[in-house]
Amino acid sequence: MKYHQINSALFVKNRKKFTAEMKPNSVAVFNSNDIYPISADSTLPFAQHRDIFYLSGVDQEESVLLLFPDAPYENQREILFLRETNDHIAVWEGEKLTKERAFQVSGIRTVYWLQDFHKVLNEMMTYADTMYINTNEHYRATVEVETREARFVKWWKERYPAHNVAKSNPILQRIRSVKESEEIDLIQQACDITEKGFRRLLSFVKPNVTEYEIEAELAHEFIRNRSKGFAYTPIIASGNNANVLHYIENNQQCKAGDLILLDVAAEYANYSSDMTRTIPVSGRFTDRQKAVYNAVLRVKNEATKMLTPGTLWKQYHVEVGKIMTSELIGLGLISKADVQNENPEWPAYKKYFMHGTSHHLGLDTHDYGLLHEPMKANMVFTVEPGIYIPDEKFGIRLEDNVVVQEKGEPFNLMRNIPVEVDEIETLMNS
Ligand SMILES: [Mn+2]
Repeated sequence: MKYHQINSALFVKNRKKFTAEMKPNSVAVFNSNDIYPISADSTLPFAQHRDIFYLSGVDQEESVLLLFPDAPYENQREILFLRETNDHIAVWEGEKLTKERAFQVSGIRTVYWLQDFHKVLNEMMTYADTMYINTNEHYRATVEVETREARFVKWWKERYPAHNVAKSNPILQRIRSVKESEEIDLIQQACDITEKGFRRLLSFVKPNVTEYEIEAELAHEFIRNRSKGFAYTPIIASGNNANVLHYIENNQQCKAGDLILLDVAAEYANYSSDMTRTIPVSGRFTDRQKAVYNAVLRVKNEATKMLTPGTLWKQYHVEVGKIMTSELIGLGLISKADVQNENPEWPAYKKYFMHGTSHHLGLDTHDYGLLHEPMKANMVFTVEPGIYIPDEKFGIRLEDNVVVQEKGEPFNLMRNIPVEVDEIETLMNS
C-alpha cells in the first residue's frame, strides 16, 4: 500500500455499527474481490471490495471476514481468514499480511489461514440460525461478472439450506453513508491530492496540448502523493467533447479558444474524491463562456446550501432544477414559454442539464446511501451542476465534495481548489 496505515479503531467502530444491526444468533461473511485476469498470466491491478475494507481495513486478495456477535466463545465473534504467508512465500509473492500485521490493521485477534475457512465456518453454522449474505443492491450497479462474493453466496446458501437468509447490503448502505471523522479526513486527503493535480494543470495547459498529456500530468501528481491514481476513469473533454457526458477517450488536441471540462480526481487509501473543473485552453474565458460558467457556479453554490439534515434527495433535485431553470432563462437558452409548457417528467432545464446534481461519496465514488431516507450530518455528497450547449461547442460542469453539518452550511472539502473565473485566469497566466 502506498497510503499511511489507517488507525484500526475506525474498523472496530465500523464492525460495531454493523453487528448492532444483526439479528440474534446470526453470521455475516464478507469476501475480497478477485484479481481480474486479462489473458495468459496477466491481471489487472487488485482493487479491494469496499465492504470488507470498510469492516476490516484488509486490503488484500483472497481474504474473508466472518462476524458472529453471539458466538458461544469470544474468540469466534470476529474472524479473519487470509492467504497463508511465511518468509519463503514472501520472497516469491511479496509481502502479505501476517497474523500479527492483520491484527494491527484490523483490530481482529482471531486470524486463520484461508485453508481453515470451511472447517471453521461449518462450526459457526452449527451454532447460528441466520446467515447474512452480501449482495450488490447499489442503485447504479450493473454487474456482468460473477464476483468472488457472488460465488461464495451461491455455495453458502446451497451448503446450508436450513438457515435463514438476511441481507447485509441495507445495513451497509445505511452505516457507510454516514462518515466517521477519520473517513472525512481520508476523503479530505484525496481532495488535497486532487487539488495538487489541478494546480499543476493550471500552469501546464496551453493551446495544442493533448487531453492525454493532461491525464499524464494528473497521474504523475496523484501517484507521487501516495494515491494509487484516479478514483474513477478520468474525463478530459475539450471543446464539444464536453457534451458527451461519459467521454473517456482523452485523445484529442485542445484548441485555442475552447474550454476543457475536467472530471478528474484522486483516490487515497481507497477513498474517492470527485472533482470537476472547466478551464479555458488559452487561459482566458470569452464573455459568453464566462456568463455560462458563472451561472453554473451560482447553481453549485445554491445547491450546496441545500445539503442539510432532513433534506430528501428527490426533493432537493426538484429545487436545484428550479434554480437552474432561472439561470437558463437568464442566459437566453430557454424561454418562459418553454417552462410554462414543460413536461413535468422532463422539465425544460433538462435540455441543457440532463444529469443528477449530487451523489454520496466515500469508499465508492458513487457511494452507498439510502436515497429515500432524509440526509444526515456527516454524509458526504458531491454537488455537480452543469450546462451543456452542443450548438456553442462547449459544456461546463463544476463539482465539489461537501460534508453535511448538524448546523449551518455544508463543509466544502474542495474549498481550496480554485473555482472563481478570476483566480483560474490569474493562475493560468502567471
Ligand atoms: Mn460526481
